[in-house]
Amino acid sequence: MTCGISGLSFFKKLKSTISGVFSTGTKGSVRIGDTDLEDVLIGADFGVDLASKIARELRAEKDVVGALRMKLESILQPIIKDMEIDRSKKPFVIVLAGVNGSGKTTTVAKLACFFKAEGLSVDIAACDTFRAAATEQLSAWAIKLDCRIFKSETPKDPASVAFDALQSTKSDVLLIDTAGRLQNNTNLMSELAKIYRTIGKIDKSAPHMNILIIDATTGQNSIEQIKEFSKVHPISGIIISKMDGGSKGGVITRVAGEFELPILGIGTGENEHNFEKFSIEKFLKDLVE
Ligand SMILES: Nc1nc2c(ncn2[C@@H]2O[C@H](COP(=O)(O)OP(=O)(O)O)[C@@H](O)[C@H]2O)c(=O)[nH]1
Ligand SMILES: [Mg+2]
Repeated sequence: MTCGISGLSFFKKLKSTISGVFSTGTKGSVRIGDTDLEDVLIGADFGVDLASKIARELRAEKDVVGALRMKLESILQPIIKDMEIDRSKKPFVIVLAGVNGSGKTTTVAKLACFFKAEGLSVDIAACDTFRAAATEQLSAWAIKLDCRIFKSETPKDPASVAFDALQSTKSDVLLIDTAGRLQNNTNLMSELAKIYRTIGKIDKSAPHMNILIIDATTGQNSIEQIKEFSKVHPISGIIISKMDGGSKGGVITRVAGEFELPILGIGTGENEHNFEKFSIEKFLKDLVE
């Protein structure tokens, strides 16, 4: 598994914008009015609150780029985590939640591939029972990755698929795919809540990980997604998908700054190998290069 990072056009954009608004002082230090920096950060998807907070904090700095680099490092460092499971829990149950199209099903495949590469056995539960195509999509991954899949041939209660899977699996890891939830759809959110309740009845400690998948191109709405999904079940970590898609990527800093939720990895493409640990070094290097 590579640990590089791709798709960080965010910093390239930031840099080109910065070079447009920064001026070089007499001693070679870089100066910027806080309003300008705030605009730059807002444009890079940091969100208004975090952007103005950072701009305020860096107002007095001579080397704004250097200070920004350190600031981002201090924000990101504590929340970048390895994708690790507690091997004493068998099966280790992971639920993947998120809005429709965020990349849940693809991330199930990526995590299956990741854990199998670590020598763990992986089963998958197809709990997006609302669309036949969703189960087909996951079944194709299960064949490709040689994983056992639990699914229902007819549309049925997703919680019952999760129940069957957890009762029958003999694997080290059980990955539970869920349906795309519009977080403001209370019916669908209560179906999701039922999945958590059901698996919790079989194993009080499950799910052992509840991962929210966020599309990197999501702006302010990512905050809403975190808030709403947290109400259904506490989020243990976030995977940011589609980092290869020319996203500005500021969403990562925003998630870090506002929620301090672990970033467990990033998606950098559509195939099962495109899962990487977020590399702060690379992120910051792109900033100052
Ligand atoms: N480029 C790119 N596409 C992705 C990534 N993750 C998912 N996708 C694509 O995004 C679309 C929606 O993904 P899917 O996993 O079906 O989303 P779900 O509705 O949350 O299950 C699919 O076309 C995926 O191939 C990623 O990291 N990079
Ligand atoms: Mg899906």
